[in-house]
Amino acid sequence: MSSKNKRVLVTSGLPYSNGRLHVGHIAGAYLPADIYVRYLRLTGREVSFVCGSDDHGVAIMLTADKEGKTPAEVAQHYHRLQKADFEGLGIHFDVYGSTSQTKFHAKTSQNFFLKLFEKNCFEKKVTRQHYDETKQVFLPDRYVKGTCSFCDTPNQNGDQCENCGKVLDIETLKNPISVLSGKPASVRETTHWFLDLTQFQGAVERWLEKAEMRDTTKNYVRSLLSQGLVKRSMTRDISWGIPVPLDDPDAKGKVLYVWFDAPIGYISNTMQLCETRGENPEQYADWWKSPDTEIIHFIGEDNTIFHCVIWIAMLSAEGSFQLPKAVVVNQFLNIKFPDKEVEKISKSRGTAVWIGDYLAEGGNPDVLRYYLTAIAPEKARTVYKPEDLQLRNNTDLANTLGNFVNRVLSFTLKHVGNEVPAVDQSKIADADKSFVLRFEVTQLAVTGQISDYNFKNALELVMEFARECNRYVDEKAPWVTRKTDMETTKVTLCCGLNAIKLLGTLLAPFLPFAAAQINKALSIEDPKWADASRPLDPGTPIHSPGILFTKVE
Ligand code: B3M
Ligand code: ZN
Repeated sequence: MSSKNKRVLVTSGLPYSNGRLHVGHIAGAYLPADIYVRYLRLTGREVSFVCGSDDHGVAIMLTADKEGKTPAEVAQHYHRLQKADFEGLGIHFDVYGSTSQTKFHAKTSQNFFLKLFEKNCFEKKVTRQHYDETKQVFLPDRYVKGTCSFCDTPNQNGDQCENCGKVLDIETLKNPISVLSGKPASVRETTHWFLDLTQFQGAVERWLEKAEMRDTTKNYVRSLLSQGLVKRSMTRDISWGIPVPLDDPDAKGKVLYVWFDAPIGYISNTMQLCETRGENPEQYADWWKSPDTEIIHFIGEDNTIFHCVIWIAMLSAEGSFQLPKAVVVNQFLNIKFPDKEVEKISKSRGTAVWIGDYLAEGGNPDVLRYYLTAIAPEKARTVYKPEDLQLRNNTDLANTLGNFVNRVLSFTLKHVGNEVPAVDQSKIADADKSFVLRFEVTQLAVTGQISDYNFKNALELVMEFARECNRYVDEKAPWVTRKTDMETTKVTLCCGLNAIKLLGTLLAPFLPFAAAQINKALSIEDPKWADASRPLDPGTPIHSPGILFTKVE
């Protein structure tokens, strides 16, 4: 089957269900995936868009401690809030599962673990682990903070340095402090099951050469691989998680490492999706094991090693799944408030813009989607500036896009009627011809950028076209010609309406709400990417689109 006809399984990284979503989350793994899915569907591809909450791990336990709830309560609470935030922004998953609530998840993860166990991929080892003497518990990675011994950045989590991206462990984290008690952590022995990643170095390398991803990502993964893979523990000494499914006294009270079960959540959520569709859950295999399907993961930069190394090793070890065709990684989004420095988005420091707040204050979801795509951190970290959002709304969306759509439609409705007019071919001038020639050129360029996961460039091309549209109408001045030459005026308006049609389709992945208003105004019920540049039929009913974007002063 040619790549163009394959079905596509798109996933977005499963957010930890221990807090609300902010603009950084959305710009990272969710909005780009939603844009891509919407685009694929416009081209007629069959797609499943899978996501859900990542409920296990220490982050949820820490929040539970803080909020005086159980981890399950925390997970359920934030799962609901996050789901609502996604919906409010028009980020529409086909399934939004949960690693603690989706009924297929625990079994699927345990079976996966057992399969690797049976294939001798694990090594059972006594290890040294951080321990909190006051609280009498082993401290998993995220319960310890210390200084990265590679770059000397203080206050790093026990598993990975946020500054240099290197993997940290008990040997490479200096001056460890327990997050629970704030006291220095001690070290004790405990038994764990280690996945021997060295066995899969070759498989990961071969996958990496074929996989689609941004250059920055590929280079980063290559550098990780060149350091040589190691053995990593896939079990933990904590109380919240999926029990290690082994009949071994040493496994008692232990759970699977969150980064072992989380990506398996993509699979168990697909089972849930199949069931919701009225199919047999086992049909998940059509998406995961069939060569007629492509798998594409969208993630944030801090998840790269887990998706591009450990997950690939896990899948290769298991043996029956397809490896992903692409992993699309966005960098972090920083933030800059007026009169302040550029900062990291942080809940504890209060430097975040929350989706829930934005929507509750009546923020237009398309405006945020627009701005986050215009500043998408695709190749490097970028900066969110609240006043920029407003500026972009006023200039790009209200003045350029909204204004063009509105003036052409209102003018036509007022002076020509409520249908696309037929035109007198002899009245088509060079200016009209060269304007119309831009349609397919623009669409082709936009298609190319989206196919390469360059959503920011794609959107910029559409906006450049919208600016051309305004220039065209200004030049042809239908408000002048209408007094003397109605036939020329109709040509202008007709070209304008066709341009609106093109905009309505090209913008549908990016601004689904505004695009729906535009398409409705042109009586287009089911826009198709392939038809975007095709002219509207004369006689097609047209309506006022209403206000697309309001200027904010
Ligand atoms: N929950 C990490 C994160 O939110 C993690 C992603 C899991 S994807 C399988 O950064
Ligand atoms: Zn470091």
